[in-house]
Amino acid sequence: MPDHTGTRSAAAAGPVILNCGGRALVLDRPRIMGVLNITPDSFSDGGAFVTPERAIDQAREMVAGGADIIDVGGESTRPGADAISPQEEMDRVLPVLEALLAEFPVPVSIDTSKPEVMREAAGRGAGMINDIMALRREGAMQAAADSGLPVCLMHMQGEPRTMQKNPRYDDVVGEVMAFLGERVAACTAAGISRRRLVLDPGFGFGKTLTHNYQLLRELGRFVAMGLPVLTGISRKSMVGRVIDKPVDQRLYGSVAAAVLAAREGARILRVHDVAPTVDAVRIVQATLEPETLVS
Ligand code: YH5
Repeated sequence: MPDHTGTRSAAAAGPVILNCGGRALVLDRPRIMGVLNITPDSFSDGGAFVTPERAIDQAREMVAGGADIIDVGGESTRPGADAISPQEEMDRVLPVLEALLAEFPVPVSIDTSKPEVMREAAGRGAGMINDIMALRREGAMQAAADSGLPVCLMHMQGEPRTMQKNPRYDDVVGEVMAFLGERVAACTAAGISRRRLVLDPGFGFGKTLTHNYQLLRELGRFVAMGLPVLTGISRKSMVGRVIDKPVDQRLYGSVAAAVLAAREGARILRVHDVAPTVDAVRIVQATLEPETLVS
């Protein structure tokens, strides 16, 4: 029954369920998105790509570890990385997408800003569009609308090449919330229903260390916008700089950040280390809703 605000109570309405290309992502508790990068090996000088076989092996480990969704990306967002053509991105990502869908029951999201890749991936069964540009590329809004898929809208100040040069905000939380609110309005105007939308403050994308932790501290304000919130903090500099550790030693810090995000109400946690995060977040869920535990 609608309450005085005109909304249904969460309990009466039941959990948000995203229809990810026919595979359900039930957001009754924090869910784990496993990161699968299909990009050139950063330790090589180009040419050495993650092979589809290696990618599938990594996905198998993530699904066995409890991943609820796999996020496949073919373009590096790191500063200085070369842009690639839509065809090259599709050549990297589509074979892996098809193999994942054939082997695993979980939905597969596609980390892309390119409308061509969105359309092709959606046609082959992808379950979600994860766009760090929040559909601001020419043609992306229409491609996402036509796909019928859920869309993650992420905030970024600037563009990947230069975004970390001098990030500036008067009020980082307010400005990121305002941006996401505008993108939600643009999506609904384009025929993408709110029920398909997920919000992401974009940790590390045009933010200082302080900005990132202000966003994490106040993540509850994004949750209060009424749409599911996704966070991607795993292994990022905001973890490494606090504990002063390189990227291969950021597991415990990343898990701690995932715990805090889940505690604030994030419902999709984008992580590299699935199994440890699954355990940690189960403890958060037990604490948030002790009534749901069986004796
Ligand atoms: C995100 O936050 N991030 S790609 C630098 C690192 C570690 C990891 C070594 N795609 C997000 O994961 N999509 C990426 O330091 C994303 N939210 C969403 N929705 C960057 C990444 C990373 C970067």
